[in-house]
Amino acid sequence: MLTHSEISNFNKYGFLIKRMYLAESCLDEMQHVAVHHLENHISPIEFEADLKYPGAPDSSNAPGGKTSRRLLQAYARDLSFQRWAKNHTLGENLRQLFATKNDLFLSQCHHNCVMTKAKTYSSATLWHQDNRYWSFEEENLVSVWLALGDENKKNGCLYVIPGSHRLEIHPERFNEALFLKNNDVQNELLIKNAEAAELQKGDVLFFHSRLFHAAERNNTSETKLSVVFTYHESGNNPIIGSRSAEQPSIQISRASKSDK
Ligand SMILES: O=C(O)CCC(=O)C(=O)O
Repeated sequence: MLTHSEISNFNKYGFLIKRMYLAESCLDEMQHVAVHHLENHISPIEFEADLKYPGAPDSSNAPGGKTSRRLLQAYARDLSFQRWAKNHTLGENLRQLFATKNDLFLSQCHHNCVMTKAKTYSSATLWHQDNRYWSFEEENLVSVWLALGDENKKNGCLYVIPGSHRLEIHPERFNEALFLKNNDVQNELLIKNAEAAELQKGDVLFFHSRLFHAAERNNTSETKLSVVFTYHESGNNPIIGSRSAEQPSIQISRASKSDK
């Protein structure tokens, strides 16, 4: 179980890192599946060239044009991902972070992926909040980022701005794609507070859906793999008709009767 201080740090800073969260054998199993799916181009895959974030190939015909950014629909890909998504300790920890005894659900529509930051052709992701394209009754979701290998400044680990999930940012400070604008003095001041969320294999980063985060390209010769799932409470439903409701959420943790 998480301690009181871990929970209060999550509430204050919008993220929490838990070290050595999962057994090596489970990590290796997911890594093995991810590599197999990458090598065999098993769809659905989001390619770097689809999004064209900074550093990505210009088109799918350009060199590196078939570089994966994310293996989508991780939950449906393999039992190893399903076991992790429904891991009992993870469910209990999430219920602590949501401060709820309600049932929890995994969104199949958001993240639900293996992030694949490849050598040479990976892109940088600018400062954003994940909620920007998500439609739920409340902006209160938690993502769980599991490192299948080490993540550091060289290979494009996430950077986070502690406490930024609590900020209200004026719409003028965002560009059309809802990233924080460059050349904005207030944004520059905010970004100065960023911290690198460096992880080792098996570490987990929990982060709130309003937390500002970003990442650099992978400047090493090895692809970085991370499994990312996003959870919401039973009372916080996706808005009907929105992209967030395109696929049903999956129940992962049923509150026991004695808890209710
Ligand atoms: O690894 C990255 O480039 C960041 C990914 C990210 O922040 C996201 O997909 O929301």
